[in-house]
Amino acid sequence: MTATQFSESSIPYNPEFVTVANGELVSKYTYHNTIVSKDAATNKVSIKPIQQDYKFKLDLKVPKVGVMLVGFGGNNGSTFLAATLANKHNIAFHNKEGLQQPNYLGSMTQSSTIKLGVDAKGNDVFVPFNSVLPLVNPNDFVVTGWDINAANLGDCIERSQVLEYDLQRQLKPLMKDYVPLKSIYYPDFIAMNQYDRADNCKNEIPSDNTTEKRAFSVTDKWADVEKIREDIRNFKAEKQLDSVIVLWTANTERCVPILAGVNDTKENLIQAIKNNHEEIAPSTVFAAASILENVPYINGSPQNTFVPGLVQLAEENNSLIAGDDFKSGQTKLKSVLTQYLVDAGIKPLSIASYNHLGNNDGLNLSSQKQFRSKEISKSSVIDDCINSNDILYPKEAAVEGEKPVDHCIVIKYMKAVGDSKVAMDEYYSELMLGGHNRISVHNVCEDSLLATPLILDLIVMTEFFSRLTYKKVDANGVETSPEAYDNVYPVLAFLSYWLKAPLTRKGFKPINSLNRQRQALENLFRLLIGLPANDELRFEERLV
Ligand code: NAI
Ligand code: DG6
Repeated sequence: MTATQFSESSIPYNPEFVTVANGELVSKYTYHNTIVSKDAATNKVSIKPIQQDYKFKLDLKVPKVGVMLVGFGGNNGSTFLAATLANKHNIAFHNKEGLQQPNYLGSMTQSSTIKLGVDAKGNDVFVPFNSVLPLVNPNDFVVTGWDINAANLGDCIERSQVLEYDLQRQLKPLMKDYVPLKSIYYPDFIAMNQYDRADNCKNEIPSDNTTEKRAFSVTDKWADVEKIREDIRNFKAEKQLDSVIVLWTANTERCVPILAGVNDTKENLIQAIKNNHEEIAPSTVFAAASILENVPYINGSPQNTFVPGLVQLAEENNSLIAGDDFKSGQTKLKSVLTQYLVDAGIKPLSIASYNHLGNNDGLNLSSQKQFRSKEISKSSVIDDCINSNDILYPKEAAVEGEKPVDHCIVIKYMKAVGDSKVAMDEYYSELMLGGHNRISVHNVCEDSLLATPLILDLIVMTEFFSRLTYKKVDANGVETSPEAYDNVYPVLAFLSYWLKAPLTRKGFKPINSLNRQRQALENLFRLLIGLPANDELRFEERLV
């Protein structure tokens, strides 16, 4: 069943809390939490349970969704288009193991299940994640994008060397007419080894590569914002789309400094773009254009696109944003393994993460400034876990400037392995009574085949969140805003599951642990159909 055929009657819901009618689902939910405080003098912990009633409304009509990828011709961009077309047209292909059917393995929304409850005998019952509530079917995505390189998408899948030859052969005729829109190239932001790729740019690129000429080529960043806005509007109109989502899967940029008067507030940021300030990155230009068009923007790379002024712009325009950096292979495993160790009371002392890869992403990351962006996002992924355990890592024992876990990240470019990134990790931990545990992981991460399903999920879920609204209900049952429902907060931290360094609302710390991230999504789906948050008490079995 495709999502667009989703019918109201197919939604399993609890009528005690949920009504489904006229294309809308309305769910009542009481949110429970606990305020914990600690007396500094006595160390005594006190707890105060709190609760808040909410009403959620979900528009059940799945719109026609347009996807605009920045970096369309890259390994991820071309694999994304290939995957949606292979599935849509049901293209089977041969590899050395025989005939393969297209699928969306690795996509949480398309290929995983969610526990609904138990059967009459108390055994768990799971259903497909995408069968609970209406989600856009990736086969229905209308796809385009920008790239600084002009190669058509048929040629791109050949260049990227990600897919089996037999699949490439069948997809090429379907993909060759997809040609990336001209993009913007500010040479200072990605590695200089990408310079020759830039032959499809809105701004003039000088043929001789000197510092002076490069600077000269970036003349009017506000005009670039306007051109990107126009591309978005044109795509929406030409394809008669209900909504558009923009996602950055272009090269990793260097990070920018946060500068007072430049990118610290919405007004300063807009003025800095108009002033053609040198610290305005292409990704920030794309994000600003998307926000101004009220189109969700997702950052799949590690650079700090979301400078404070841009976040403020999104907040004030009520435009959805999410980032940063897809959490695909090595880091995803790390956010599970670290949680396992720390929750088991085992103390990781050092985590050494090495990887080598031979795709164009690896080539770009062989440049120090771009590597540094990736190093930051890969390093942050254990922070919440470490902070959660004061027994293993007592705050009072913390040494200024020293991390509680020695965590190092190494990335090397090794052309021969192409997109099949080789990741090796060593987790060295302290056990009881002076013992030590060493876990070594060798992980071949087929980079784009791991990342593409995440892109797909991020788009599916972003579209879902754009249909979800809510209002608060006070203790007397009075709605805080009787007429209107509010949109979810523009910084979509719900999408943290797919991201290495989740962007969070100001004042809140990111959640990195994968199981906690997934739990939030499962419980959100459950509450929308009138079920309580999932627990694993299993009293049917464990109590008499
Ligand atoms: P890639 O190098 O194959 O593709 C990037 C594409 O972006 C290239 O075609 C390039 O021409 C284009 N590009 C560069 N600057 C541009 C601009 N200003 N406007 C439009 N296009 C531009 O890289 P790949 O493997 O597709 O990865 C894309 C991004 O995703 C990288 O930043 C990478 O770090 C990030 N990422 C990838 C993951 C993976 O597992 N593949 C996981 C996490 C993040
Ligand atoms: C080097 O690690 C290249 C990176 O772009 C990664 O392939 C990408 O960020 C995925 O990283 P991870 O750690 O989630 O496998």
